[in-house]
Amino acid sequence: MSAPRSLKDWQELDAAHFLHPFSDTKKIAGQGTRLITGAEGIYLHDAAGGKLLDGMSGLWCVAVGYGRRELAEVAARQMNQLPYYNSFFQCTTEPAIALAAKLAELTPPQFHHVFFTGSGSESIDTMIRLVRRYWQLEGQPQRQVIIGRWNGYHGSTIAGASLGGMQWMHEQGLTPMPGFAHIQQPYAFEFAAGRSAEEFGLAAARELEQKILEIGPENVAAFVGEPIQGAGGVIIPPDSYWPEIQRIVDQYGILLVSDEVICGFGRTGRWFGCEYYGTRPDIMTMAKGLSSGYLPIGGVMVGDRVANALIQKGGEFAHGFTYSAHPVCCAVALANLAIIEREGLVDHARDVAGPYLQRRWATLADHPLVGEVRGVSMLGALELVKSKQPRTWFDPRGKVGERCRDNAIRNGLVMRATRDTMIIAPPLIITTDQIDELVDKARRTLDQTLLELRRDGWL
Ligand code: PXG
Repeated sequence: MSAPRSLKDWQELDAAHFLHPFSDTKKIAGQGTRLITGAEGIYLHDAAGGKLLDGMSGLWCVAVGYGRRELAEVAARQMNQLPYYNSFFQCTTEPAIALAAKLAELTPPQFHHVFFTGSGSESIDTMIRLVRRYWQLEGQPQRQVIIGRWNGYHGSTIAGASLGGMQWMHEQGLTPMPGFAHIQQPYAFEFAAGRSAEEFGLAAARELEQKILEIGPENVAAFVGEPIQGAGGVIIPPDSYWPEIQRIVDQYGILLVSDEVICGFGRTGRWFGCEYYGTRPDIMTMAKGLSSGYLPIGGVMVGDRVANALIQKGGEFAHGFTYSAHPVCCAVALANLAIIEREGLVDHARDVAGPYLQRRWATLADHPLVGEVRGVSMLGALELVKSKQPRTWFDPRGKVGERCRDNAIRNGLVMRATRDTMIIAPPLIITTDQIDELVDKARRTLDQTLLELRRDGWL
């Protein structure tokens, strides 16, 4: 193989050898992939000379933005001193201890312990093992069933995808594992059907109670939810939802797990999404913003209820990964958290960037394609509809979202499409001027998409 030179060479090699995640390999090979070559702040650079405002923080992770030299320096220093050692068999490393202690400080008061992993999916699998082990130690080993939600996303391992409610993942020969159940998601725009958001939120939460009674409370181990569903389409539950979920898990004594892989580390203007909603989870799963994506690392915060059982009665917990508590990843995560604290990025999201983004984002509601605008702090979504009154969706669903996303990229903005829902989750460092740029680009994209849809007979 000769060294690739041109963008076309790279694209051909990519098409020949690289199976991309969540991608139609045949289709993207035909179109040619976008080769990202560099990034600075909130902007990406591609090999075609394009500059893109990254409205998705990579994959919801690059909280502190790109090009942070100090993270590279911390990684280099740690690699030179100790590039790898594990934390099995009574060993430990300084960066891992320091990061564990820091997380105990930053997380809600019930958390004093963390189990490190390499990703969000590994955090979910670890959480499932912990939940089942906890009930075994409590003398209730029959409490196996973990309840999630339709259209929730909890990763791509077999267990994570089984707990997740992405039916199109289940349909690809996955055969969800036993021991998982699902309830309806609190997606008011799609399902409220004439009810007020508050009424609908209560009804959606009470599906948990119905499901617990159907399975038998003595068999239910935990309920797991993202505070706001990310990959499912930035689905923001009505305010009535989480308090009712908390009431139900308390009443039946089942564990509450907050999947903070997206909502954690400032995305909602609080350190953790559970703090935004005031829930008291027993376990939190984390990844992404923990290192701003600079290196792969995840973790599971284990609340005192579970940690005490594990530590006092558990003996050896037969679980772990080669890269659990990888010292270089831990050092970089610690330095990333130091940046978030030093620059006040959680407060910036809560008090400055978040409110400004929501104000500007809401102005898109008048656009003829936009059926709903919603958002919390550094998360936003637009629902594209064929008609607002009466509300009709495009048929088939998803094609218009894809077109809108492609137009956004042509306009220098990375937005994501889930079905016909357009999503943003920009880096927490975004300034108000950059928010103006983001929203202007989104409006231009909507205008172009509208013209194209009229031209092509969709409207
Ligand atoms: N839980 C949640 C809530 C997530 O969002 C995971 C677990 C799994 O994390 P890992 O690190 O194993 O990917 C996620 C990941 C998208 C998209 O397109 C979302 C995720 C990952 C990739 C793409 O929205 N979320």
